[in-house]
This record gives sequence, structure tokens and C-alpha cells, in this order.
Amino acid sequence: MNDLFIKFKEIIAKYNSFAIISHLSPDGDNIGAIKSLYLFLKDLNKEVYPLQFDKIPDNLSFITENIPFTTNDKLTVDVVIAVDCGDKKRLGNIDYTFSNSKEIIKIDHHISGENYGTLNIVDSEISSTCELISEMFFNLNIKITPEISTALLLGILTDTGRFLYERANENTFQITAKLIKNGAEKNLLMKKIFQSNKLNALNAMNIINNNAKFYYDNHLVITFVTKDFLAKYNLEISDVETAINYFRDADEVEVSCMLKEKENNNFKVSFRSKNYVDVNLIANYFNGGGHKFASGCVIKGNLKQVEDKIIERFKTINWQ
Ligand SMILES: [Mn+2]
Repeated sequence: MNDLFIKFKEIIAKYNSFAIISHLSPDGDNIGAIKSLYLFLKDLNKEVYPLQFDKIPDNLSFITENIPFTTNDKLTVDVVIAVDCGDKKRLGNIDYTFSNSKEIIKIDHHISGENYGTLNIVDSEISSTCELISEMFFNLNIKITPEISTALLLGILTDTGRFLYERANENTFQITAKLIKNGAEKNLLMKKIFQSNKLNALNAMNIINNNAKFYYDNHLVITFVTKDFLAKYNLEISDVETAINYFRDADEVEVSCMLKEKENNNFKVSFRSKNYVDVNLIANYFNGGGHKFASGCVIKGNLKQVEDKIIERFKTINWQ
């Protein structure tokens, strides 16, 4: 890893203009990663263009207030830094910018995907892209301001489920301690990310949970959200996505699956597992990807068809 960090430093020193890009459907880890790199490069007086083609979820907007996101898909820069994205397709419309750049740096922790960078800093064991960037910054003795620390801690907190998941290990806690020492606002993040839900979103999640269906002796739970449902409660999908965690935490449940209607006949499907089911493999089957315990894909069909495809696929699992 150290050699890769040094190559990163060399590329940064050599070039002047940078685009920072990440996956669609922004989350805490990719927002934190983009912001930390943006502030780092700005501090070096580089020309920096953070790109995001999707809307930033409301509960993360406090962290992106001073980030001048652009949706320009015709940028010409020296270097593109792509963070937290295993699969190039999930970056959005980036082909022009990719093909007009001199270097592409991929920084990621997903197990699936291809090495589309000219430099690939990938650690599929680490908790989050933000933990990986933190490690790199500390390793290279890069100045980590309180603002950068807060951005990096955001990604660690969200991708580890507040240190719940297995990947939150000794290194994660050590990095977290160092970030807090550097001024990361842990209490602010905890309140803004986990304790600022909209009341009607929590009420809507009760309904989502009430409509959950259980299969394979309660080892698999499926919940769903339609566009009509979100419109009725005046919510965005990001307001209710954490409903997937609710039944996952039941002792009987190994896999929690959430179906989110995108456009007609198209569902975004998220999987969470807890012990032994590799949901990355399930997502791979449907041309998606992710990690062993968290993955996603898009499946075509109406609600019933998509449910049936998923249930059918889980027939291959040896439930324990
Ligand atoms: Mn991540």
C-alpha cells in the first residue's frame, strides 16, 4: 500500500487540475471522501472540480455546503480521482472526462469491480474509502485540518454503521481516535447523521416495516418502497433507506433486502447480511456488486416479478 500512497503523492505534485468523482446515489462515505480530497487539493492551490450527478441527500447537505459541485460532464482535467466506486458504470456520465485526462486514480474498498484507474489504491478489507484516505493522509504526513477530519470521520461512521459492522477493527478505532484528535466533530456528525431524521420519515418506515415479507424460515426479509409511497409522504428514498437495517437486526434474519422503485419496471435493490451469506455474489448475479455484507443491484420488472427473481436466487443459499 505504501508504494501506492507514494505514487499518489507524485501524481498530485506533478499535475495542476483535478476532477473528483464518485458513485451515483451519494452516501456518507463518498461525500466524505470527495470533500477530504477537495479540501486537500485546494490547500495545495490546485484547480479542483468535484463532480456529482445525483442530488445530495438532505441529511448530508450540511457537510457539502461549501463544496462547489458541478454536473459538467465535459470537463478536461489532468487527473480524475474516482472514489468509493468499484464499478465504472456507477460513476455516471464520465467517459469524456476519463478519456481526456492523463491519469485516473481509483481509491476504493469494494470487493467487486475492475481496476479502471492508471493508479488503483484499493483495499477490499478496509471499512470505508474514508478510512483508506485517512490512512494514506496520515502515512504521507499530509496536514489534516479539523474540516478534513470531520469529512473523513463521516465516511467511517456511515460505512461501519457507527462501528457495528465486522470491518470496524482496531485500525478503524485508531484512525478514528487520530481524526478526533485532529478536530473531527464526532458529536455533530452523530446528531446530524443519525439523530436528525424527519418525523414523517420515521412514521413511513413503520409502514414499510409493517409491509415486510419473510421467507426461508425468516432468514430472508424483503421490504419495498414505491414511487407513489414516497410521493404520498413527501419523502425521498434517502429518507427511508435505513429501514433495511430494522429486521436485519432480528436474530432470525440473515439477509435483509430492500426494493426501491426507480422508474417504471426498474427497482434498485439493496442487500444486507449479517453472518454467512455473501450478498456480493447475489448482487453480482444481477450485474451489481458491493461487499460480502452489503451490496446492491438494479432489477427490471414489476414489484412481484422482482421479488420472485430475488426469492428464486436465494434458493441457492444453504441457510444455517
Ligand atoms: Mn464506501
